[in-house]
Amino acid sequence: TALEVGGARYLPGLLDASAQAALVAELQAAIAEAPFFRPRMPRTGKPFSVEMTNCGPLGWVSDETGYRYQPCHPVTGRPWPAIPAPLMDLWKNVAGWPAPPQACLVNLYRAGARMGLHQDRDEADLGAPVLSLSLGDSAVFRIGGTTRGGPTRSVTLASGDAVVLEGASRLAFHGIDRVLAGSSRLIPGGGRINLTLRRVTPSA
Ligand code: MD3
Ligand code: FE
Repeated sequence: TALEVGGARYLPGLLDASAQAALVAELQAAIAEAPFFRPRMPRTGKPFSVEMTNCGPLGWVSDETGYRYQPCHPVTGRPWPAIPAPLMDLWKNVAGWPAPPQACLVNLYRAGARMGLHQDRDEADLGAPVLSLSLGDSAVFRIGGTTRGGPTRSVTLASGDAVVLEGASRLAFHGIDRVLAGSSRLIPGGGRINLTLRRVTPSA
């Protein structure tokens, strides 16, 4: 069943347990090539509590100089690994967008990590949807409207759940309030991984 969350399309249980395990195995190979790094806030350099890496032609990074997409890992200097095939299939089947994803941001939430309310607007193509997939520990996701300070709704994102952010929800404020540590044993070492598949540049 698809539910509406702040105008976003919420698809609980999109991936079953075996599809989740197969995806984690593919991700481990990608992470071996492109290790998690800890982004820092523009200007202040304050480290994020979330660790990140990327797959695909472009990857999102953040440091003292700002947020941006770039073709190579900020620490190793190597190109990002390819987006795993099951994720390309998922985009084809649920995103409803003619062009393939260019970036897969991989967010790792170990104990205590969170993500404050923000908008995603570093992509030149804001008309394309973002597809989010959650793996591992459940998390309390918060989503509001397109102005800061408005009403918000919370929904628990569990392992295998997907959310499609399209239309007005594409510019909604959103964040992760907390992760329910120990609610899943999927991720080696524990925690939660969120994958977001994105278009970055306009396709036409
Ligand atoms: C709403 N990730 O990577 S996923 C992010 O769980 C991000 O790691 C969170 O916010 C996470 O930017 C939330 C759900 C999500 C992802 C992208 C969105 C919601 C969104 C883009 C626009 C609006
Ligand atoms: Fe976001």
